[in-house]
Amino acid sequence: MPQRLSFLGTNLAYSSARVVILGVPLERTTSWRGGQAQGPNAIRSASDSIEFFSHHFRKDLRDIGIADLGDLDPYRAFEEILAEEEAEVEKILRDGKVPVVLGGEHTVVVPAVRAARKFGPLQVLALDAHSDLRDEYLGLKLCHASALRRAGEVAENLVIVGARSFFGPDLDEPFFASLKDFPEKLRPDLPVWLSVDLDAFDPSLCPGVTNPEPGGLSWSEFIQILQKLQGFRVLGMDLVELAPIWDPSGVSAVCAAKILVESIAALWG
Ligand SMILES: [Mn+2]
Repeated sequence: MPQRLSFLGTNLAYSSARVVILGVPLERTTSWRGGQAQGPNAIRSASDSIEFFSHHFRKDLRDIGIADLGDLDPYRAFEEILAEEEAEVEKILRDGKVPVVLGGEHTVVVPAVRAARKFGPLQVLALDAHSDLRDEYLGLKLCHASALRRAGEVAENLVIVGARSFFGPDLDEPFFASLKDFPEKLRPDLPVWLSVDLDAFDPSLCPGVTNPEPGGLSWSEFIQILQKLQGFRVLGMDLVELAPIWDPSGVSAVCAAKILVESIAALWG
């Protein structure tokens, strides 16, 4: 039987999966350099080099059940892509499964959080080098630079870890947390949507992003974040901003695939 590219080579049927991967190769509001549209398939391809087993969380991903739906068609109007993503994420959640959205630019967090909000109040934990809190950027209300502002308007609580690039007034916003205090800033009574912008990590680890920023998270810090998140109910996640064209060694794509493996093992294993 012909095999298409899929995360960890999984060809599990949707009906028997607990975790459902959805690629959204959106690349429309890039302001400096692009390449995120190739992110989802680069992650799938890199996942071939990764084991199913997480030694950090003692889980085998084959026991969890992962289906990969492939990518949404990106050759359509911006709003149409976002609307289809929202409908897909809503369906996955309604079916009692865990949506994992692969970007694409960070804008894809917004339809995902809108979909999740239909099932009740929630909060967003974002890992991001940039605050993404502009109200608009270059005339756009909805873009990569305003993504967390828009997601935060839908959610009851927003917490950002890893931010180290500010445009000024955003520095006084209440959303920023450290590795140490983020669990206290999350509300214990609300489910969490996890949004991982790959640029939250240090560029020495993940250089293949559109806007690299020195001074980022290390791998062990990320594992610590997942350990602390295990005390919360996490509805789903997105992983965004991998730009393979800026990743000549391929290490960023491998890191992205590994982020998914460890997140799935920690949060839904
Ligand atoms: Mn971002």
